Formats: sequence, C-alpha cells, structure tokens
Amino acid sequence: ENAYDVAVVGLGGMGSAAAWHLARRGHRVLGLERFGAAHEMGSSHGRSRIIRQAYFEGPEYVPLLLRAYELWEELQRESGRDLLRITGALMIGSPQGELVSGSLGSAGEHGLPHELLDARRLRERFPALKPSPDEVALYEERGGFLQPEECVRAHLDLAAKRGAELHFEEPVLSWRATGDRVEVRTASGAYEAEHLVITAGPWAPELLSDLGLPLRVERRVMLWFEHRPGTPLPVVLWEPEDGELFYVIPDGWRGGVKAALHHAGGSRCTPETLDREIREEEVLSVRERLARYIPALAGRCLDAKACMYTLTPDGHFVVSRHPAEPRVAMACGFSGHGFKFCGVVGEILADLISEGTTPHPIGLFSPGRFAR
Ligand code: PYC
Repeated sequence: ENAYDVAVVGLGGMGSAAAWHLARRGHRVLGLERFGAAHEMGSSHGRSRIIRQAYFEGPEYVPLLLRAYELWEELQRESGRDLLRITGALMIGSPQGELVSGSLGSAGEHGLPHELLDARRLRERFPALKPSPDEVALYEERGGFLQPEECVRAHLDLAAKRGAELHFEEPVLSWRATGDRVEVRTASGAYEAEHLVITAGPWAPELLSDLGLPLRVERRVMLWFEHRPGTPLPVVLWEPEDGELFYVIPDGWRGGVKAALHHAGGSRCTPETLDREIREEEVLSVRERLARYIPALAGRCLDAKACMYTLTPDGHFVVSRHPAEPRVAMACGFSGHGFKFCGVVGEILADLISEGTTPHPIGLFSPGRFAR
C-alpha cells in the first residue's frame, strides 16, 4: 500500500486549500512546497485580493463564487483568523465596456444584489472618485477582499491538524504515473501516492510540460499608496477609456491602499527570471492613473512588490483531471483572477480525486478547449 493517498505539489492558495479539503475527507495527504508557508515568491501574496460576485469575466463563475464565499466564511470561523473583509465593490467604466457590461450581465443572470450608479450619483456617494460624465458604476455590497497570506496559513494549519504531512523547502523535480500509483521526486526524496494534485502556479508550465498547455507567465507590480484620511473607499475596479483596467483595494496596510494595473502589458517571465525590483516609472504610471481618477490617492508610495500571473489565451482557468493520467488532477492558469476561488477549487480538486468527478460546473476550465 502507498504511504499517501494524495500528494499535493505546490502549497500556495490553491494547493493549501486542496490539502485541507482532502485531509478533512480523511485522505492521507502529503503536501510539497518549494519555499516556506505563505511565501512571496509565487502568486499568492500581497496582503489583499479582491473578492466579488457580479463577475465580468463570465456568468459561469457565479455559482463557484457563491460557494467560495461560504467556504471562506467557514474557514474564517474554523481557523479563528481574519480572512475576509466586506467593503463593497465598484466596477466603473463605460456602459459598453467589458467590465461594466459583463458585471451587469452576471448580476442580471444570477439575480445578484447590485446598484447601477451614473457618474453624478457615483461622485455624490464616493466624493474621492472622479469619473468622466459618461462613465457608470455597478456597486455590489458583497464585494471586498481576502488576506491571502492568512488564507494560505489557515488552510495549512487546518490540513496539518487533520493529519496532512506538509513538507516545506522541498521543490518537486519530476513526477510519473504508473499503473497503480504516482511517483514524485523532490530535491531531497522520492514519494509514492495513489493520486497527485498539481497546483504549482507559475511552476505549472514546467510540471505539466507533457501537456503543452498554452500558459504564459507574466510579471505584475502591486503598489501601496498613502490614503489621506477622508471618505472610506470600497474595492474599485476601473476600466478607463483606453481599456487598461486598474484596481484599488482599501486593505489599510500602514493606513494606505493597494493599487495596480491588471493587464499592463506585463513582460513574460518565469519564476526564476522574475525581476523583483520595482522601477520608478512603474510607480509613476499607477500614480498618474490615480491622479486622474482618484486624486486623493496619488501621494506617497508606501511599498511595492512583484508578483506573477499565469495566463491562458482566453483568461479562463484550467481545472481538470489530467487528460492522460486519471490519477492526477490539476489547477492552474488562473490568469490574475483566481485567488478568490481557492477554497472552492480545493473542494473541486478533492472531488476529482475522491469521486473522479465534481458536481461543480467546471466545463469552462477544460484543457481540451486548447486543442479544438
Ligand atoms: O480578481 O478581482 C480580481 C482582480 C482584479 C485585478 C486583478 N485581479
């Protein structure tokens, strides 16, 4: 008999959640992580991550989001950690733009509570915001943010309490599925398990190179700006006329807010080549946006960190059983909007491992779409 039922490769946002969901179902879990717990080297750091329901990226995500909220609330109760802050969220832009029209589409299709504000009402309600006269906003009360490092720690702590064996500072070098087991080789050992979960974020292209998935890892920059005392802000996603979406999260770190460009023509990288230095012009380009749209935030930059997105060509995730290896499940390609789904993706991966299938709607995330 194999020593483990499941090995989980990568214990960031998704892997820590998968370890918890598998361990709570009674599986013997081995978790393998190349760095420490809740580290800053991948894609699950940065103090705050947006959570929202009127999802402009597609109405198919909404049932998953509703379950994600339930799971974050449950995790918060069980771990006693501060994970989720509900601040409200604004999606601002032209009524024809992807952000506003997509959010409205999801809200309408799923009957989500929301308000539509024209520019005048938006300015009255949130005087710090300076929309153009023809811009509108969808406001959703249930929007807010997660604290990602705390979320990862909560999942890891609870998984360990349920008996998961978690190895840190142990990079996985390769894996191989045979008839009745999976073998995993790391820098310091070799393990056998009945099943394997690959949640390796920007390391996924390497660990899943056999599949030739069209994944592109890109650098992004997260910045924190001073927030002069005044009107409290909700989470803001803004799609200006030039289409370059930016966001603001009132995470309160050192009294400031987080702000960043979402698309930003980020340069291609790997986790090994990622440039972690932040250049002055990168700070300036975000500050210029803030000066135009939320001038009260266009002050001192308090901190900056680099991060990575793992993008798919259509911006939708990859969550599936491995097409050639039925003992292996994978989740990757979260394209810069995945963190809020960690809990529900952990649940889906646990379903795929224990049942071979999941009741959650994951058809959109099939890797088969790239072959068509
Ligand atoms: O997932 O809400 C999100 C998001 C906004 C900007 C980057 N990610």
